[in-house]
Amino acid sequence: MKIGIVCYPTFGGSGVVATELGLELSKRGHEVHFITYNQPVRLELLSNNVHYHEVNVPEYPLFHYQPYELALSSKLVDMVKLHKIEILHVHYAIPHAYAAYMAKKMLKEEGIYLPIVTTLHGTDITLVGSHPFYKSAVTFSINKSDAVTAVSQSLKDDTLRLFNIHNDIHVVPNFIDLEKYNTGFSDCQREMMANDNERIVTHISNLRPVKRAQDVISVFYNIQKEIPAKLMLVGEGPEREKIELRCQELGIQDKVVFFGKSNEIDKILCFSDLFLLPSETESFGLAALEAMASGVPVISSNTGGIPEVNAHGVSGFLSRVGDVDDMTKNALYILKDEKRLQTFKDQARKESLIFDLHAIVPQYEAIYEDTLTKC
Ligand code: GMT
Repeated sequence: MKIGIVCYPTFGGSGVVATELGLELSKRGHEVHFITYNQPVRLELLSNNVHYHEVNVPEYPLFHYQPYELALSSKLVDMVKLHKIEILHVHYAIPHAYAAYMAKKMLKEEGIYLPIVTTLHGTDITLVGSHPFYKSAVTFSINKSDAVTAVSQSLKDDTLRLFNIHNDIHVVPNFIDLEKYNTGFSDCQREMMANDNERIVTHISNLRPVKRAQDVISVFYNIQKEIPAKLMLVGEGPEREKIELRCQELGIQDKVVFFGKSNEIDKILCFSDLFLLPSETESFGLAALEAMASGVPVISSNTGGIPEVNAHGVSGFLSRVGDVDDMTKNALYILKDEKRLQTFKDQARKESLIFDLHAIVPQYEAIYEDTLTKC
């Protein structure tokens, strides 16, 4: 198949999933065209089967807001015609599903039929999409998609609760390329980060308020009072300054390493002992899955789709949102005992196998085929 993929090209989970999906589809013989405003961060290699088309939005002083959806839908029309793209898979409803619908309408005028698959990722529904300013357009574009998928049952339930949807929503969970994680690192540079007797705790996110990074600091503060430990904070976002300040106030700044945005998540996870994800809401929690695949147990909140990923008492533990004491208790339970830590590491890795890309990507292929047959 010739498949167009529209996504955000950033470090966010939706862009990562879209990129990994496109790369795997290309390995499976499909021709994949990424159409977005920057080359996706995990899209390192372009090949005969993987193409990237940049959407440009020229600045014009009259525009207070530059019309990205307009430029995107125009680019989609052009690329579909030029490369004979047969199906379009858009990740994140806003504004991608809307722009895709406009492209579909324009193409129809020329007698070209373009089926659209929309994948909902989370904040496009729970935080942004349900805002009254966007709700009508989001409802419309979900209902106008030829197929709709959500990355967890929880997100599907949220979508049906928050919007008036009459389309079916297929749950296709996020996935991971386990081969990348199984190879391991012969040079896992743990000794550069911590002493042998220290435990390494890690948090990776875009440091937005929804991630509750302040809870990460509170849990870590409690942990390091009991056992020697270091905290690895990966990612950039609006909470970073406040977090740095809080680390100083608590006097733990020497125990916290800020990595900023990193393309070397697997290298950081390879020396981590525990992953913290205390989010307010999370439709899936790809970062937790990546940790598990690296053999890192997860202490998380029990919100949204996280319980579909992190198995309580197996790959880690779940607590109520904001219950820092319970998270601390669970973290120390895992970290204090060497043998127990190893058991949780093994169990975390084993649980991640459910989300192997070889099991999940065929589900998307089946949806594409079904959609093309129906249209
Ligand atoms: O977590 C974010 O703020 C980024 C966001 C995104 O769109 O990239 O992540 C969402 O999609 C990921 C991939 O499907 C999910 O793993 C995240 O749980 C989801 N984030 C939220 O629901 C907050």
